Amino acid sequence: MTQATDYIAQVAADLAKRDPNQPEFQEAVSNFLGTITPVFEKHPEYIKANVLGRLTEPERAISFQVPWQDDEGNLRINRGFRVQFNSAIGPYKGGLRFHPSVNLSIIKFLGFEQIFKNSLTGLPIGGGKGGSDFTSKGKSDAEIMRFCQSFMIELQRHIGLDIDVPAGDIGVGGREIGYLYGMYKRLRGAERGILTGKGLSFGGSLARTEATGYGLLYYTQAMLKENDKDITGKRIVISGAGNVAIYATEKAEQMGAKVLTVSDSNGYVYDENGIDVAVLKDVKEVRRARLTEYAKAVPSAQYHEGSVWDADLKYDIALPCATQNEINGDQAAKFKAAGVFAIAEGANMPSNPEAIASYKANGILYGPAKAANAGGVAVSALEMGQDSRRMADSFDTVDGQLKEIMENLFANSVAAAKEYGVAGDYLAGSNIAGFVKVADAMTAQGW
Ligand code: NDP
Ligand code: 2IT
Repeated sequence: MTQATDYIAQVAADLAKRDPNQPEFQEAVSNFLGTITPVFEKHPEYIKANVLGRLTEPERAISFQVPWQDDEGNLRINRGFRVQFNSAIGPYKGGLRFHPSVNLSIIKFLGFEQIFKNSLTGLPIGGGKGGSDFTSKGKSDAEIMRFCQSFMIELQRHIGLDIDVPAGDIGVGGREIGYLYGMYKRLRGAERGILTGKGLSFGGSLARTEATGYGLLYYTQAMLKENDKDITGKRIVISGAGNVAIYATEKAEQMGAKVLTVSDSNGYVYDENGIDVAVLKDVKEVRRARLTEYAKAVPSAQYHEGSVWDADLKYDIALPCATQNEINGDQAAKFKAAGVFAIAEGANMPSNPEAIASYKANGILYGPAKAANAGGVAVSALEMGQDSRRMADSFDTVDGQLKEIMENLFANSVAAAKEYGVAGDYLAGSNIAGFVKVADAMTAQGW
């Protein structure tokens, strides 16, 4: 045992004791700690500064009541969160998730991941996350607006242009951001840069809607290229049918690949001809309908209940774009036989620890979430820049910057893995590259 391994084991033990009832947070930290020893062997000064102790406790975690009135006049109560995790390299930045499963553990895992993801983008943004156990599903627009207004009445006390800048995540898209921004403006004025993912007519950036999905494909293509492969002609399985999945599908098809599936929490559609992204957008973005409607609209598509990761398909690349822990060890163990040689994560922490171990054991190229899905937050930071310049960049300018950011962050992860003796391990490389910048900023600023 070295001083570094002792220290990391102690941090893990402390956390297990402190937050025993936060499984998703424990999982995210454990995935991270499992790769970070080489950095502490090289930089014992980080031990003295207890960088990991500071990084595993949010700088601030806010929990609040969100009262709102439904269309029948009943007063409903939801729980709201904003976790401001680390501000060493810039204002807290990260999405808001509205989903019934949201709790402090989930928001903390997302906020923890966001620290290193944001660092990897090369842009000056710290890590945070928030949300609520509210869902827009089945609610009227008026109910969603009243909920968002009430959420912002509290949230506005905690955010600011140089303090904390939220955006969307699961269940929070352009509609919710519009209502949130409208309330912020009434309370505090038209500070456009206070939220990202805004509508194009009030400070939003072109290509932000596409950014996470497109970025995932730019990352995947860079990972394939590094291994003398190419995406053209490949068969891809995508999970999810939301913002990330839709634009991952669009970019994969533009790159000449065939996307066989998209999914939601009930089931998946499979189309041997490739998913028709125009129909998908109409069903999900315009009609806000379920995927069963996609299957009705496209004769060659079949709808199946259950997880797409249990489907018996032959394909090359897996792009999970739905939610955390959607792929377990048993499902991952079938990848090799299915022909899968690469996986890149559009969702946050979609692979459980057994699945990650299985990719490694089977030599499957693995692009971890905090690198592969960093395109969304990267373009959010570009949106903040456009808002402060009071200018709007063209789609091609933003898309070009996004591509460059994704290629650079992949190259930096490769270089970090090599430098720290774990060449080819993109999970370790991403964790290390993201971490070192934050740790340097923290130690330079004292405590
Ligand atoms: P959306 O709300 O647009 O879509 C979410 C999709 O995932 C829906 O198809 C939804 O199905 C499915 N889904 C959600 N929860 C579950 C669940 N518990 N089980 C099965 N399926 C589920 O969200 P996004 O596309 O924005 O987000 C998807 C993932 O990408 C998340 O992990 C998010 O954190 C991550 N991400 C998002 C970014 C962004 O910019 N939006 C940036 C980086 C990462 P259903 O309709 O049935 O609920
Ligand atoms: O997980 C993520 O990176 C996001 N949901 C995007 C955050 C952002 O601030 O754009």
